[in-house]
Amino acid sequence: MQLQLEDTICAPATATGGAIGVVRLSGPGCYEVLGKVVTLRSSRPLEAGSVRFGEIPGVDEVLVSCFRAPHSYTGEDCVEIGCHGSSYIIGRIMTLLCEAGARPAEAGEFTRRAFLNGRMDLAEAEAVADLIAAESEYAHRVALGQLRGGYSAELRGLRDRMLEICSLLELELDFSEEDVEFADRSELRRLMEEALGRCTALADSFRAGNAIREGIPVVIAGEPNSGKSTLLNALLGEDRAIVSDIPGTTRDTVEERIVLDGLEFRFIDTAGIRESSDTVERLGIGRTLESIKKAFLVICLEDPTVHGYDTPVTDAVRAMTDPSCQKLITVYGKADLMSGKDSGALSICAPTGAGLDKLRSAIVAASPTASLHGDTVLVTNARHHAALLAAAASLRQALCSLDSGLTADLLAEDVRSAIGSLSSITGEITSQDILSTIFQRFCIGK
Ligand SMILES: Nc1nc2c(ncn2[C@@H]2O[C@H](COP(=O)(O)OP(=O)(O)OP(=O)(O)O)[C@@H](O)[C@H]2O)c(=O)[nH]1
Ligand SMILES: [Mg+2]
Repeated sequence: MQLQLEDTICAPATATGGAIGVVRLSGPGCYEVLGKVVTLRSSRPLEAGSVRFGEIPGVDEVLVSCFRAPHSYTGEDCVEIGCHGSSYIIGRIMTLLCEAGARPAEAGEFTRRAFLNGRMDLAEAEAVADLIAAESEYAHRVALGQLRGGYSAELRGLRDRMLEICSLLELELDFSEEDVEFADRSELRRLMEEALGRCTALADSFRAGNAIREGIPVVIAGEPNSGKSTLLNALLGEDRAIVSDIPGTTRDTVEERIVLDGLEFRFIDTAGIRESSDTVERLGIGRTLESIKKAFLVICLEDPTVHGYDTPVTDAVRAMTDPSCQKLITVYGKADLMSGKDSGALSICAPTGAGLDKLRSAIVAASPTASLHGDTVLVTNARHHAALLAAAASLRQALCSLDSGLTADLLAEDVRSAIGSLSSITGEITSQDILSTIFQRFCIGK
């Protein structure tokens, strides 16, 4: 879809149900459209930054905030009409604006215009969607970091240096008859290794970044009847999962979100792991194993009333996971039935809440942010992750070409392809299709 920048677009910018609503208007015809719809109280000119009272006859009294190109969110002339928040009023204002020459905006069109008008790069524009969707303090902090430039500046720096390499290599091609090397090969290697290191480190941060954005997956695993569902309910503070003393009660995974210490976790209660001849139960156990493999953290709930202080669940989970991907926390349940004995480890009694604070602290301490410093950059976007992996692959290829003494033209090709991948993140090189996919994720009015 090719969007027309000469159109003037409008959309409600606030959700329905609030006392106040805001309708946004942007584009070259913005003030002409406004003049046809709103009668202002004073006739002073609408300068940038001015806020005016006005009336839309028969509809509402409004407050108009004025922005002038290029100093607005979209980089165009822009107006925000503050009105009363009824969906009827907002609907009427939309109709009047469209009758006066504006058209309803597509999802994300305001931000898309901001990108097209150079107000922000693509990574920053995507951060706007993340900021709106952020459900926890940490997800918000990561999105805000990206919105403020995040790693865009660093990527641009890397890209500019690679462009330099490329131009030196291309110069060699022009003088190919004379067998000269403008690009110092050892300096080239150093630069490419540095760029590769940074791309790989950024790509590696995606697992943590994505977990923070989507909610950190924590699986509660254990044998049937060990108290997994009871634990989920206790952490949630509500009767979400069915609890019974019949082993094999939970069949399907049950997932709920909980925010702890500013971080959003997805707690996943699972079917108890055991040998079973019941087809449905076996399917459920299959799902348990799948979710363990996707988890960031696995709470291995041991039942000391059956196995004492042995750790059969932890041992089994450890055998099927990768320590660099999943962290395990061993927890002994049913502490009330083990009076007098102390394992010295994390013991809980979910029905009374005993030990749960310690468990919560252990979960937060094992989360991906625990080892991060305040200024650590995290990649949270799958598109950026894929582009960074592609850039790293091209750089590895370029280093191989360098090792095997390949000619400047082949070397330049690999470097160019790495540049292309990095440029796609910030949007220097991006197809219309990619832009449409990105901005469709936005809400209308943003
Ligand atoms: N005494 C005591 N009983 C508990 C505790 N936690 C759970 N139970 C009981 O243990 C039984 C099984 O609890 P569930 O939470 O359903 O166990 P589960 O691990 O989800 O079991 P499955 O879904 O079958 O895998 C229920 O009767 C619970 O009331 C505890 O800390 N102390
Ligand atoms: Mg259960």
